[in-house]
Amino acid sequence: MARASHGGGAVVSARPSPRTTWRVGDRTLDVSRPVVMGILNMTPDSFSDGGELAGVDDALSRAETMVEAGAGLLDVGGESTRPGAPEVPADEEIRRVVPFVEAASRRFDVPLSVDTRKAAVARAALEAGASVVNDVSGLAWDPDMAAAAARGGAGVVVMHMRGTPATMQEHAVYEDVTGSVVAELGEALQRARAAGIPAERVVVDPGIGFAKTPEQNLVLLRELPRLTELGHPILVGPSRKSFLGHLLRVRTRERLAGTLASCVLAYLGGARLFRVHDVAPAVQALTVARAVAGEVREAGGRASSALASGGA
Ligand code: HH2
Repeated sequence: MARASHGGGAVVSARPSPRTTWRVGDRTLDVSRPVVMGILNMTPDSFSDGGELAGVDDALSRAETMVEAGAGLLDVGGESTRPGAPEVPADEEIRRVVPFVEAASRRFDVPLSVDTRKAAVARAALEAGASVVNDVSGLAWDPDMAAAAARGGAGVVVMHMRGTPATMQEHAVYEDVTGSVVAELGEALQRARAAGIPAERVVVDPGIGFAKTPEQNLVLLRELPRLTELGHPILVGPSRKSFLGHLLRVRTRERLAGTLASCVLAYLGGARLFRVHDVAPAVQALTVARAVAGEVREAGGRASSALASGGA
């Protein structure tokens, strides 16, 4: 007689986050459940949405849609980090992001993150009302960055990459990509500690698409649970990235399904923060993933904004 295939315990479960809260500014975010970070690129040349936002009003209206859809954070950037992207001077980056941060901090209750490698931009954005610094260089590019984030009481995203956006693809050589990412994120955490940034303020990010081949990105997503040994919440940014285009042979705008699959799998692997362009579908996908994984206790509990608590 054929044996029943069930009865072996939970089949789908989400790996727990090593920390269940993230301190940003004077707030504590609940990252025991998925939190979606909406991307706002105030750039002419970002790889999938460059030049789309015509100005502050346009960005505010996109931000409002994201918040209504359940974004728990908004991440604003003024410099593209796509492979080969040129560097933007700090004063130009400030001109692109600070007016939005000022207006958005008055209008929305969600924490604002600034996506920058430059201490001067981070300082200006924190003064204007941002409470997170998202540094794709892992506090390595600007020697003043870690101190600026520490002094500003910011939450910090330390992301893994090698080289700069202009050179990073030359550095995508690893024997064990996940082992190297864990070790090099460990060095970034050391830079944060040395500058006096409390551990409760730091999340880590494997840097999908940064100094990685398409195959290495897949390995990183597969082996994401190895990042939990770092002891910090994990953020991933697979949104519309070229490893999806490589796999699916579709253009940037046709990569939503791939983005959602990546987010759900990363959630099961331990990620709790998801940086995406398309907030509503990501919130829905992660809400389903969370329910299937048995993490939803109350009816209607949804991923993202409901989860970010104020004060604390
Ligand atoms: N990816 C991009 C930019 N910033 N930050 C984090 N923490 N993680 C990421 O994966 C990440 C990031 C690239 O995406 P995008 O902002 O859409 O493009 P561009 O850099 O061309 O503006």
